[in-house]
Amino acid sequence: PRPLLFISDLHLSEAIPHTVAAFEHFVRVTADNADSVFILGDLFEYWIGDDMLFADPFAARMAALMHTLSERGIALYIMHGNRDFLLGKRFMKAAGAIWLPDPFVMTAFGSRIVLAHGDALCTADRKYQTFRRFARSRVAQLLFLAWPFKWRRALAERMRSASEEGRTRPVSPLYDVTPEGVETLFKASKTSTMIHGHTHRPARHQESGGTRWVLPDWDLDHGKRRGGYLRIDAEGIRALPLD
Ligand code: OKV
Ligand code: MN
Repeated sequence: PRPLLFISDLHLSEAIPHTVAAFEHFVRVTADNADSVFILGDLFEYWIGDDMLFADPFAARMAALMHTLSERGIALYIMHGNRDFLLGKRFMKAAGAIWLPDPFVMTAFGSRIVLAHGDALCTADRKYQTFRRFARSRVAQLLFLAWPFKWRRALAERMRSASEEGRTRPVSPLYDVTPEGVETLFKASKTSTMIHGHTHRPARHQESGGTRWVLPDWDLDHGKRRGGYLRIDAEGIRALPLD
């Protein structure tokens, strides 16, 4: 049986060509013998509506690249992240993808596994959780999507430069998952294996509720070589580096 592959937090944009090239290699080569590919959020650095497919040739190119997976009989599942939660039906169709709710419980090789992006588990960051609830509400999304494309892009640019300033600070525990968040999800999902991304702290944790795998973020630009994926086959779960 063919393996399942899991990635997240690529934060793709035209500004990081080496990371984009690594994703192209992953789709064309690494995933070629896979049963399915799961993207657990933050595939894109930002997403301000599916009209990006018409306004932004880079977005259209990435959707077309991902569509080659389903054409080769490889299923593609995409979950929203904290940046690309406006990825909608038109994008999923263009990418040949199936949208997954967050959290999502799946069965792989006989075991139940809960998948999440991970931002909802960072329950200590009250300010972010408040923004998250607001921005994901139906009214906020309808209002935002009704704005002209130029206004939406201007707001996205401002929010990104504001969050980039925050990134130079030392990594605070405020931006990690909490034991309460993790325990609550293990209990609610009745699983003892969890896979998530978001925190950029790739690891395998043995928690009281079960095993928690954290996906790596990708960055092959800025002089870095970060990235990798999880692979599930009949032998179990393994963390692998990029080829
Ligand atoms: C997403 C984050 C930029 C973090 C805004 C309603 C509101 C949607 C939105 C605007 C921003 C997504 C959609 C983006 C997340 C950033 C910078 C940091 C930490 C509204 C609905 F508020 F106007 F009503 N947004 N974009 N960040 O540029 O992709 O999560 S985004
Ligand atoms: Mn994230």
